[in-house]
Amino acid sequence: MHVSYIEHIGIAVKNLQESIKFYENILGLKCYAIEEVIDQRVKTAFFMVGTTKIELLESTDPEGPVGKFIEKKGEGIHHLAFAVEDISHCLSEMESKDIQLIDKTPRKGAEGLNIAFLHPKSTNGILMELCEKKIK
Ligand code: CMX
Repeated sequence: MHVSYIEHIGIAVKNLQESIKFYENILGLKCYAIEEVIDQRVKTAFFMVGTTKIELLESTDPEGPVGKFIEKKGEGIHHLAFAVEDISHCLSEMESKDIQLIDKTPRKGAEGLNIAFLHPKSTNGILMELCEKKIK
């Protein structure tokens, strides 16, 4: 298992357009993509900060993962995503070490990446995501 770098930090927000203003007008970052991920029931906005991205997440359904998170905890850091080269290999290694997987097999996430989530109960209370990125 080898983590290459922090791919992104996911931040749950109530209103994507309002939150984008802070990142653009105050922090001086540029929103380079807005994308709806239908099966995750979120609308996302991406900013590049060095090699790491910030992903703002607005829920499109109060019963979706981000909708429930905001209802329970309010806005804030929702997940941490690590870049890995071979996600299937990482998932089988983790499963063999009794890490609780939300996704036993990778699925498509934002930006068309293969992703999988690890349950916060197995990761010191932080929802973690693996994103498959081939290092050139
Ligand atoms: N970070 C840390 N803990 C979290 C959490 C998060 N983001 N979301 C939920 N939890 C905790 C809850 O606080 C709760 O803890 P307690 O039992 O101590 O109260 C526990 O996990 C169960 O939470 P829940 O509200 O009952 O919610 P669910 O079990 O229905 O779902 C989770 C929790 C993490 C399994 C679900 O949100 C999930 O499958 N997430 C992965 C997918 C996802 O988050 N998609 C959105 C982002 C998509 C994208 O980036 O494109």
